[in-house]
Amino acid sequence: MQIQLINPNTTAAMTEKMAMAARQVASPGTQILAVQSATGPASIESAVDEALALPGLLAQIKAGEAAGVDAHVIACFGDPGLRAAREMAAAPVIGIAEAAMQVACLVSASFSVVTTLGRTVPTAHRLLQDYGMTERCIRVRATGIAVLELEAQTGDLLRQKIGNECRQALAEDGVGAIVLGCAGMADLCTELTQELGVPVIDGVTAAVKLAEALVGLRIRTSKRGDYAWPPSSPISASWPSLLRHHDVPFSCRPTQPPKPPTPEGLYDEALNTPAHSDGFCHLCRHVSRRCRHVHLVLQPGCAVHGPAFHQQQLYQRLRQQHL
Ligand code: 2AL
Repeated sequence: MQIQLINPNTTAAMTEKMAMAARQVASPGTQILAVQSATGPASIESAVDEALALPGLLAQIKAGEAAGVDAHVIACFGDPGLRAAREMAAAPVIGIAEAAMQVACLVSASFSVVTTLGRTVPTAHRLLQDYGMTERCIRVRATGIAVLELEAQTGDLLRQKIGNECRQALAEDGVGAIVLGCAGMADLCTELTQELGVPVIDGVTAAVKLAEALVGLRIRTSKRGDYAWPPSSPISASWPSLLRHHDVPFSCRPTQPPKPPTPEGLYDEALNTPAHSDGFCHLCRHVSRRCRHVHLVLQPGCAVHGPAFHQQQLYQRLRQQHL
């Protein structure tokens, strides 16, 4: 059986991490085909991120269907594009948020979600409502950790922070299970389950096992009703121009206050502004050492090229994006 595991963001380290978690639970006959979107944001933490992730995600669904995979897993806790993907697929499509919530309900009367940034909490609430699980989830708790921080820092500090939030959920919410609210937390679930003595459920592994169950039962996506094949209407939107406009925010997202997007302005800002003490660069919400643009400026110590070369590269890239 082949399960296509799709990371709908474009961060390869995250794809590898979730693939490893998926392969650890997959049955011997199951092949995990881990892919990621070719276009889109490096992490999905807002409605705009989600919207811009969809073309890349749906392209992977289409490719997987053409290749004849047995099931698809959308590995982002916002379950982006789940309904659209189901319209496009005959194979089952499982979202990791729905999978984790369903599995939690099978082993506990109630659960709390421990997720990333506070701004993703309303998304989790919306999903709970969509899936009819509002009554079963006592609280959605944010750790204040950004998705890409989970990739940049694998140290004990983040694990401790997430572990502490889980412990607090058990102490304050009266729940019997915890759902981890990010695909980037997949590697923490076994350890936390052992540590806390309650089921700590990661959506990636839950989704893989649910996908195996559906394939084993020969249950596929219904093509009657909501998930019927979509009519093929002509698409007039110009995705490249939309994505071009968003290019800088992808990797160099202006936070405050927005400056006119001239290459000179961005270049000057990148050059003159150090990373904030919390590790986030001024131009984007990503941890500075994962931001290619600021990385070039802040750490230009390449012995071969020297700072001027890197600054020139940055300038040229900004020009390409804005002119
Ligand atoms: C996620 C996730 O799982 N992947 C991603 O890019 N964002 N979830 C989240 N709560 O921010």
